[in-house]
Amino acid sequence: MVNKTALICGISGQDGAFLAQFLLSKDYKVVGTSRDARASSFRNLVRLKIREQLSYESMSLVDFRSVAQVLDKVRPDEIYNFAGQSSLGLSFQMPVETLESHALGTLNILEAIRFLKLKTRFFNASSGECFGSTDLSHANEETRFHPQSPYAVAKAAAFWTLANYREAYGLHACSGLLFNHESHLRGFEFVTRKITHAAANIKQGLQQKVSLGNLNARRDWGHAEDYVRCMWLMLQHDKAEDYVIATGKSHTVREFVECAFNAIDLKITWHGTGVDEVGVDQNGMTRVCVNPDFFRLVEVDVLLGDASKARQQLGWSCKHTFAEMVNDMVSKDVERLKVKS
Ligand code: G4F
Repeated sequence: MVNKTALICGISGQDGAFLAQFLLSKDYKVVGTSRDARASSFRNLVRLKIREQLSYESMSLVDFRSVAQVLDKVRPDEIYNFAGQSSLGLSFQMPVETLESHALGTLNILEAIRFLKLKTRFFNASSGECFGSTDLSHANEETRFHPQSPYAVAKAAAFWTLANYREAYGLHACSGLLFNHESHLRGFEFVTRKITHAAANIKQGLQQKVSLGNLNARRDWGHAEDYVRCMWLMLQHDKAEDYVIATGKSHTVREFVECAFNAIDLKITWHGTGVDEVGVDQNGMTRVCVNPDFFRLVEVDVLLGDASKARQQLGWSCKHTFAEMVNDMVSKDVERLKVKS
């Protein structure tokens, strides 16, 4: 049997790294792209000890020529796209780059597949942010979009472009409406990793407290390893369709903090309200404070997804619980600091 080839656009991030590991375990030949593959350190691939098992191409998704050249050279069976500006907070400061990287980037991949007449199957990482705040009702594939940030607008534009190419040209292309998914490979700019990294630093005596924004924001947090498995299942399904990928359970940032600090044996209690609220440990030390600089211009208060369709049609389910994920992230951050010191 000939091994399949997968092209992962945006290999440097958390999802690219976990998906590469998963596909290697299934004997795929994996090619990863980044804007400048020769200059990239591929730190996450190094952490998973798979860097040498992949090959790499430089590719800029906003440059059609570059996309078409790489697709023509690699001729992949499957493409997974994670590239683009992925911080929601930053998207308010970089709306043009955010829109271009997602909307134009996705369009260029679709156009290149069509132009080169490839039989490639295409997965595009879309976002639960397309729904806007879900107010504790679970969003599914039928829920209307109400994007509330430049990032969400860009993801929604990419979602509809892909749906149009599937309908108009019969491409095997699908979007995963991904709710928040985390791990020890998550970037420090995201709240989960910021908290677990701070907890590890506090345990090692390197930091005293962490400053956060909206403690009441509620997110549906799953483990990235579970989510990349679902992406792969989507492309193995004969009919290309879009799926919500979520756990169906939500937690506040405050609950995430409590769980992470519990993993280093600190019990957090909350005092004060609003910007004066603080989280204090059992020894009376302030470990969490609120900094309005981390508030969003428009906050999505609640994000909660319903992945029934993926469970029923693809046989997918989450293997990691919320508490396991948080504990794992903290313990990996503690280990990392021990190795460094
Ligand atoms: O970790 P976050 O920055 O993730 P966010 O904005 O929910 O976006 C992530 O999930 C989306 C899918 O649902 C993806 F599309 C997107 O690419 C990304 O992966 O923020 C989570 C929540 C927000 O409500 C934010 O206001 O945490 C709140 N928060 C509170 N304090 C903070 C902080 N967020 C960050 N980044 N930093 C803080 O100090």
